[in-house]
Amino acid sequence: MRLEKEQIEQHNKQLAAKHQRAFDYIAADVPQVEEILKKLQAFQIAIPSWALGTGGTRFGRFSGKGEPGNLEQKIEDVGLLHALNRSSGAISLHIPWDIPKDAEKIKALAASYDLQFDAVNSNTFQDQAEQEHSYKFGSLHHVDPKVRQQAVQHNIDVINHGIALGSKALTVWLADGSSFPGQLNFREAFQNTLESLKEIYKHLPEDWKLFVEYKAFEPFFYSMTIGDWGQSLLLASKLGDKAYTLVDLGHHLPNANIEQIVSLLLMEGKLGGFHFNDSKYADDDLTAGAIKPYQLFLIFNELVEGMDARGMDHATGLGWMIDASHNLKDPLVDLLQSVEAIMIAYAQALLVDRKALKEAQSQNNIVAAQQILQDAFRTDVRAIVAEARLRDGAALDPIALFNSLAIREALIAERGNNTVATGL
Ligand SMILES: [Mn+2]
Repeated sequence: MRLEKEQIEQHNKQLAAKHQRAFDYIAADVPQVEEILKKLQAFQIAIPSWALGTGGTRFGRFSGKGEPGNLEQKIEDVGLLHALNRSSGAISLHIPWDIPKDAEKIKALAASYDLQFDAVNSNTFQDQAEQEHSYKFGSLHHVDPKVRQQAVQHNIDVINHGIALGSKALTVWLADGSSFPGQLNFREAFQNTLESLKEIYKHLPEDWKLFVEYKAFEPFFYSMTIGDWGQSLLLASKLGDKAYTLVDLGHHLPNANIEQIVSLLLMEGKLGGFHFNDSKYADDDLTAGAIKPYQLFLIFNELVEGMDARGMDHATGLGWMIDASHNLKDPLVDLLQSVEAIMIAYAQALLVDRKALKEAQSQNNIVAAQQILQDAFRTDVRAIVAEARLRDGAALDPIALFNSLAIREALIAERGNNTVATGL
């Protein structure tokens, strides 16, 4: 299904007076509000194809209804999100779950929803039916060169799918690691991973980026071969200028200072992409900003400061993506909530008085420094974010419109109760 312009306009008309009051109230205190609005309007957060269905936990999966059963329907879902908020203008595909049969057709379909193709993601963490060698003991780090070669070739195939669709980046996340002490020689595992990534890197087009994602832990693991930002940065640095570290918020040990990691990676010109989600204990894949909104703000504070220091365009300088899984909520509603939380944190970071903060830091005025950050964080910027949507022709209240148009019910009527998104 597609949303009609009139449906959004009618919804906005009903909320116009209330919104205008809220916007005027906050805008009166924010002299740079027009500049902030332009930045918010330009900012797009890619939606991963695997977040459109129910992910489940490792204990079970409780199917949602009306899930997208093929790539065309996944694009349709992201098209709906983008129509509702005009901030989700890209989709990130997972190969082999989303192999396009006809790339030109898929490209045209995405373009009809004003969507682009974000980073393509390879998958060497599970075996596919037709594959010769197993990834049971890893892929790019494997002790057997034949397994490594197969995994390298898969990544090259993924790049080729991405080229056909107009993607500009490959994200590599590995479930390579060990479950017991002694199982692996750490140095050899790292060297094998590096050599494999070098082979993949050779096939990267000139204008592409390679994102090396790290993760500290998995259940049942003793070590992860790319376990932290240091190991990812080491690989990215050895690979070359087109290789970058990708930070996924859920992939750290508890209490890691992610904002500091972000700051230093930006300083080194090696932060490439970002995966948003939230967590209480581990890689919980919860809605962005659901548990630790202040941390999300502090991360954005470093992102804005670090990108400005390097003269980077906020919207295009890094790859922005949600990486989450949905077990209880409607995936589309959850994604709308995540995008809203990300836009709020970004808007708050744009409010920070950088000059005053610098001054406070130079005088060791900790009280003032804390206050400057918390003033921004405690400002209710929801009307600014809504105004950015309004100016782009999106809905003032995307979730309210999703509900009042009974979008999920329409999708169930179209797709049925029992569809399962490919890959899930
Ligand atoms: Mn991720």
